Amino acid sequence: MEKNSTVFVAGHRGLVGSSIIRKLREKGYNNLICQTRQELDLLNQAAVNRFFAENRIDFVFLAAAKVGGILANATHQTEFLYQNITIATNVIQACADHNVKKLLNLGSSCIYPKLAPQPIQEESLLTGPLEPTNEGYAIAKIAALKLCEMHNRYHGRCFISAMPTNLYGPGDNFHPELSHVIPGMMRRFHQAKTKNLSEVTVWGSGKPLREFLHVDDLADALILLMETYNNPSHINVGTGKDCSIAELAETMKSVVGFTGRITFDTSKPDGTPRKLLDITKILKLGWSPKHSLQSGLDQTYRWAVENNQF
Ligand code: GFB
Repeated sequence: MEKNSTVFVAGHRGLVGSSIIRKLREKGYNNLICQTRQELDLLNQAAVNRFFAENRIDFVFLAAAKVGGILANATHQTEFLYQNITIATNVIQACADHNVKKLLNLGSSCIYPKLAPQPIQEESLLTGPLEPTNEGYAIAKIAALKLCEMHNRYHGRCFISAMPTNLYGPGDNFHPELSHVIPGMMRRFHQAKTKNLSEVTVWGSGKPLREFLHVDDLADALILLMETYNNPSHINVGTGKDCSIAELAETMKSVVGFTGRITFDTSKPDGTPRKLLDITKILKLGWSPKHSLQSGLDQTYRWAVENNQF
């Protein structure tokens, strides 16, 4: 990827896409193309084809997706499957038809079986049943990575896929119900602090284990992969460390400065018991995460307060 290559970041307003844009600009890439949903509806195959025909695009980061936390996924499975599979097939096929030099497709650690051996190696894909709360999303992401892999293996296309673990950071969605655990919890602790409440309720049992990666660390990894990785097989991106949701709640309490009690609402789903990625392959490429969970949460909380997210 040259500094003046034409780079299209699909999903540039989302958590991942906005971080990729920041990092590309920092690194001196100066020919970035972005489209709002009004300008280009990625669900519309004809519009996507027209866009690729009219713009000579060299590199594509496919970071556009319908995303959400455990409750959003569990209650809107059909939309998660349909929208994500449609966006992916429209963009990936257009990249093939219009001779895009390289495509990096973004997946998720939820593609792996619910009870995969930990830490989860890339080879665990399709070795067992999925976690039911995010089956729709996972099936769409598996289809997308397989489409890239097949274009790569059978048609010589440089289409690659990265599977990040649970992400967080500036630009996240802080919706009370639809968000992932970090922004959802951060909002609840912040509101409890500002309203002087005596307790905060955390969803589920607190026992599930999750691995959390700061989105700017992911963006560094993605740019490195775009610059150096050509293997048809997908590659994990994580930190190699996880913590329980109860431990996350304790850390969040101190980050936000809440002094009351933590209780657990076991009527809410726990989801998969653990999903820690094996990151041996990406470490060998020379990338490693820079943010600790504590420093990443501190920075994200400051960003959320300054940007009126609560
Ligand atoms: O982040 P989260 O929604 O994603 O939930 P998943 C992680 C864990 O945190 C679950 C608990 O056990 C939740 O019950 N949790 C505690 C909370 N408090 C909260 C809260 O306030 N909000 C939320 N959202 N959770 C998603 C998948 O699963 O992971 C997606 O549904 C995607 O497909 C994403 O892959 C990365 O890790 O359970």
